[in-house]
Amino acid sequence: MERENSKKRKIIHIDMDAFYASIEQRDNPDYRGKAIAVGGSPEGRGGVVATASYEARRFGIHSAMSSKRAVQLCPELIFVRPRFDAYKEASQKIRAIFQRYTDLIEPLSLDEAYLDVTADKLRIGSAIDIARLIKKSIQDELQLTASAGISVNKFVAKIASDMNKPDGLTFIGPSRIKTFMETLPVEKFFGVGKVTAEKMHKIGLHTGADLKKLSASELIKHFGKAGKFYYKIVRGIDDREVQPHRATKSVGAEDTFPFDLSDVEEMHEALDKIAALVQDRLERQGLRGRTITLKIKYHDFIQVTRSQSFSEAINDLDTIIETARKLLLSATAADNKRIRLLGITVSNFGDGTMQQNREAPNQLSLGI
Ligand code: DCP
Ligand code: MG
Repeated sequence: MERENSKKRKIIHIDMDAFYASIEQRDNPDYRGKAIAVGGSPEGRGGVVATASYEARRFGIHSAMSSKRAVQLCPELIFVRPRFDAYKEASQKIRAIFQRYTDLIEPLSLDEAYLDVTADKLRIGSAIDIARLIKKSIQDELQLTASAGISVNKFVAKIASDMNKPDGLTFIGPSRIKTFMETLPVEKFFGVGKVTAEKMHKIGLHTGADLKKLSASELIKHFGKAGKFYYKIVRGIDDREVQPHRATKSVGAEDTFPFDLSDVEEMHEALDKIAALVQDRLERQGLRGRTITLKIKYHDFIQVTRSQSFSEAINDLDTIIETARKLLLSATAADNKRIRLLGITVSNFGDGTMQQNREAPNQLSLGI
């Protein structure tokens, strides 16, 4: 806590509203004010919704929902094919707006970034004013809306940006953090997936205040490494810095299956689809990587990863599929547990000797 007081930071988290869908509505007047979904068509097999306009969300449509289900919920829903180039271009323009205020920008995806404006370039001083100016420039120059969260650390800023979507601006200052964390449902804590949340509920943990009653060692006993993180975060302590160079460290995709897979053929089929997605993303971003990682989550939620590195950077579908299958075999040979989720990631871009290791421990320790 001392360090936090001696050097209080100003962190902004910006997240664009219904990003892909808003760009489609901006660029095509026919879509404005209508329920639209960007993603795979409901006619094709396995089409999913990447995102939906706020008009469509009123029908319960959301990201990752099958397109078939989406039309059932809203028969007049308009499906739009994604135009990644347009999203990338908007993303770059947004990034340029951020850069007017700070160089400490950590993009999390095309539509989301952390900014550290403790020492902003224009010496505006107030992070709230900076967030307002950024939102206004995004509106004026790109005709898009963003939501901003402002606080003294990443964790609170990110949750804040989601609190008043769309077009939100939410400031949670130091004096409010204590109450904020205490009333926060445990589901909102990092790495708390459904299973952990259920486990927490079973032992009577529903909010931050409940978590706070446990000692660090009790939390670690229950939740392993993540327990240590919960102990700190629930007290508003999050010293993670905004890391400007974390841009694209890996490109991946994963799929959670509606029912657990036990058949190798089925697993291969799933891997083929995921590999095609990953390859497509690599292609679009002009990236090649030297490491392929397979992630497996079993029906009992035990998760393992297996990686293979190459001397040359790759981005071709055959290599990705072949390697993923090999890694699957090496991971599952010893048992034949049913599989709930498969994911493939390609990383280690460029000469990539150091890049790869920074993100991995984070993902492990926080389970995200
Ligand atoms: N996206 C995707 N598949 C997902 C989730 C998101 O392809 N399962 C894409 C489409 C989104 C973009 O990423 O437009 C940003 O994701 P967000 O989660 O920020 O969602 P939106 O920006 O669409 O909506 P919100 O207003 O809730 O932020
Ligand atoms: Mg968004």
